[in-house]
Amino acid sequence: MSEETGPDLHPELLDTAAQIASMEIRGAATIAGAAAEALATQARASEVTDPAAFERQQRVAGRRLYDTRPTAVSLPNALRYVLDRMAGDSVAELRDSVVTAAAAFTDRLDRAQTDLGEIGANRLRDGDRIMTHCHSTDALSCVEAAVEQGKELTAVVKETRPRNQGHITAEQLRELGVPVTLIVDSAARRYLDEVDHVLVGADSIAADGSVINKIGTSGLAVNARERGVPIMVAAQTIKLHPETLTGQTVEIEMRSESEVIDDETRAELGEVTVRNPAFDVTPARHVDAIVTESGQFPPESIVTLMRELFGDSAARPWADAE
Ligand code: RUB
Repeated sequence: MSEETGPDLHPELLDTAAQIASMEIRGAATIAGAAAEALATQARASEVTDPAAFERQQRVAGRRLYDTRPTAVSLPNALRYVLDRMAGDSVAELRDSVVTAAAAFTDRLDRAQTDLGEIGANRLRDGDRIMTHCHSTDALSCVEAAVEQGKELTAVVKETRPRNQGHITAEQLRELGVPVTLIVDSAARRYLDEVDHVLVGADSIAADGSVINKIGTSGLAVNARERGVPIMVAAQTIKLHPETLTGQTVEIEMRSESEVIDDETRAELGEVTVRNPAFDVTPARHVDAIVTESGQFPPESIVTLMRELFGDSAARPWADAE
């Protein structure tokens, strides 16, 4: 570290940031846990001796993590949780506060997921068939709790182009003993008649109750509404987006066209524009329930819980963009 030229960031933190950007670490809850742990790693390894420089280094580390992916609010909420609790007059105290806050955050994350699983499981009956989109650990927690209650479930799993996170869901459902039918995304409407619930997770939930989740969720929800299939969103409260309380919209991440089409095919097709939005917005009116660790809510009333948890403003304790 050179305290004159700016804070050096630990290679492990940089690696975590790179893995979040490349999606080796992915899914909103997993990203949040990894970000909190990376701040703790940075704090433990810091060789800075000046308390103000230590604080600055942590805020720059926060900024590095914040800049990786824009849509899942669990990431800034994790940074807020840890950096808001950074306190002390010495480097030792500051370090301790960061490490302790990061551990408390990851504990809460695990507990919240288990608790929301118990609550979500109550919506699933013995013999029900669910349809999933993408891969959500919060959604799978509901299935796991239902299975532990002795309920037998089956699942129709959408593969979720372009990254095929449905394959991870299929594998994990099989590990829970849930029989899986894997379908291509465009077959979803055809199979909605055979399912009792659509069960998805969320990257962010806005103050008006709209749900931001993997691209394709909104189309699935519209079709499910038309077919009369209830849509359940499993999302712990770190998915609530405090900045939407003041009217901000959630940025939808656009990813590389190389995830959609390989170079050879692209050359064959000639000059085409390829767009690859990673997420979309499902309006509150297409969602039946948002299941959190604090209970289940009709989407329109989620704003009350949001105000309770965040007040009317959301601090940005990471460093400003350079
Ligand atoms: C993942 C995705 C998941 C949510 C919720 O998108 O949309 O449904 O993040 O996941 P990506 P969890 O694969 O692009 O990260 O419930 O595990 O937080």
